[in-house]
Amino acid sequence: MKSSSRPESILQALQSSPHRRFNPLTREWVLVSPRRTERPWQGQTERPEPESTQPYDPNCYLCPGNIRAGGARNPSYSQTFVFDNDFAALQPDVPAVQLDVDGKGILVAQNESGICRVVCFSPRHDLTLSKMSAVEIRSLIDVWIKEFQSLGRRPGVNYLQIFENRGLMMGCSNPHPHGQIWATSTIPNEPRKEHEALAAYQKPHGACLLCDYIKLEEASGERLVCGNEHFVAVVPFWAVWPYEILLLPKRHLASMTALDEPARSALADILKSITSRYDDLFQVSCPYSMGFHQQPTDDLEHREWHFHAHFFPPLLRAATIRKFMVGFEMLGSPQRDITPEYAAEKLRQAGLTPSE
Ligand code: H2U
Ligand code: ZN
Repeated sequence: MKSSSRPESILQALQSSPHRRFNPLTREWVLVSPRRTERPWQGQTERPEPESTQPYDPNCYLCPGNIRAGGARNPSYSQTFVFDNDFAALQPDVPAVQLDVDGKGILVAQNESGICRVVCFSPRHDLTLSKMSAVEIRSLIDVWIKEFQSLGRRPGVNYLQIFENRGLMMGCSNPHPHGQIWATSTIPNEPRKEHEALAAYQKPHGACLLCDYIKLEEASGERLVCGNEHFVAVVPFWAVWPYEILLLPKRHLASMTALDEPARSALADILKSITSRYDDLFQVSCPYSMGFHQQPTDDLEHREWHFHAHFFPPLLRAATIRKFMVGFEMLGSPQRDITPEYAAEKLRQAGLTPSE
């Protein structure tokens, strides 16, 4: 890439040439192979998922008034409903264990305690975040904040992961709109990498990595998907999944709890905009995993933290062709087939015909 040293022309040259990009949040690299989608595809195609059209399903364990798989009955809730996961992956009280066989750091284990909650976004079985109104999403945000505060205050809870798995392709067990919260005593791998990277950037630069990143994205505009006064959504420069989105508050805030009223409503608007764009782009209720990365809840001050959300949809070419993270991705580095700039352009266009 010696043609010119201007970033714009280097990036232009990269649009047609294999290259790797650095993710400063995880400090890992991703291989970008533009135009690889032009290869013929004779592999697996996915069956389009049937959409839920009934507002109430008598067989759904998350609908109001129904009995869950664990035997408890849901109340006749009318907005959101949160309960302790009946099949929780974590338990609050587990015996303390520290294992390190012969002190070699090879066979190492320790106890992990925690709490798992399920959040029903709406009583309506047939809705998704994209189909819920911004007002309904706003009440969900208030619930997420309440849960973050109350679980985060519990002794031994040092990190909270709020997430949603949407669609069969992502292993979601039920189309009823819902997400999960896992509270853990340690910081899981992905936020831990970010935590360390944010702290490592702040020291020498005296600034926040993500605040600086937002400035670069706003100046270039190439990877912007949508935004409002309080939030910006981009296909990050280092995106791994084809249509991955990083959603960032424009102000330096460590968690959702720091959002004021207008910013909470702005978050609802942009969540609706992002999920509507996905549905519009693929012309189905788009599968994805999404979640918020926020400051640890360990009672320490976390000036380095800039909270954000990641959206990872698995789709590549169409609703029926997914990106497989196998082979080189498992054994080498993650690899993507379209450039983030191309994906952002598609997602911007998808917004021109928002699905309601
Ligand atoms: P997923 O669709 O993302 O798997 O989330 C559903 C969660 O709901 C899952 O973790 C829990 C499962 O354990 N669940 C209950 O707690 N009670 C039930 O009756 C069924 C499912
Ligand atoms: Zn339901």
